[in-house]
Amino acid sequence: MLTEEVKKLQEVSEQSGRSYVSGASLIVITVFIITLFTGVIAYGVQSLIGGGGVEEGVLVDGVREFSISAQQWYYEPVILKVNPGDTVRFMVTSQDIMHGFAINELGVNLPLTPNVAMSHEVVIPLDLTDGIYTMYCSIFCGIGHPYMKGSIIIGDAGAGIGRFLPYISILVMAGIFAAFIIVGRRRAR
Ligand SMILES: [Cu+2]
Repeated sequence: MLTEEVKKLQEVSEQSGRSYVSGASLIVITVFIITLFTGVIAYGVQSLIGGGGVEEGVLVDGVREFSISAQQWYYEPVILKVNPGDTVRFMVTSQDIMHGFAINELGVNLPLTPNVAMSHEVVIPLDLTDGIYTMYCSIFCGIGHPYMKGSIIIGDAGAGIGRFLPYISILVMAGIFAAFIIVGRRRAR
């Protein structure tokens, strides 16, 4: 019964050009939606790196000061931005239990006693390559400890390939689906 129905449907679709056309337009719509979707995601990722939610600190007597709170299992703010040559002061306070605050490239590793503000000053080396570095918890603090991380953007990290990432990903996705359509059409013949 079922196979007969399928055969009939196949015959109908092979005979009439119309159903093929509607199939193709369905693919075009699908490609459009997926491309849009990918673009939105890529844009979101990019704005996370270069725009929204980035804390640039407060300048106090020429020192760039960051007040950071640490708790299970995140830092707030979680993305900091500094420039090479900046004198930076991290003021980090744990809101719950013992945590750490470490940035390997800057030689920072602070132990955080609950509710005690830890202050630490560091000069961002001029010869440090622009980029995104990781700040992380260096004292075991429970199940979420490996994920207790943040980012410190040094210099102009968004000027590189990151700026073009959304466009590149849209082109790649469009290319892949165009290839699918071409292959699909050849098979249909
Ligand atoms: Cu930890």
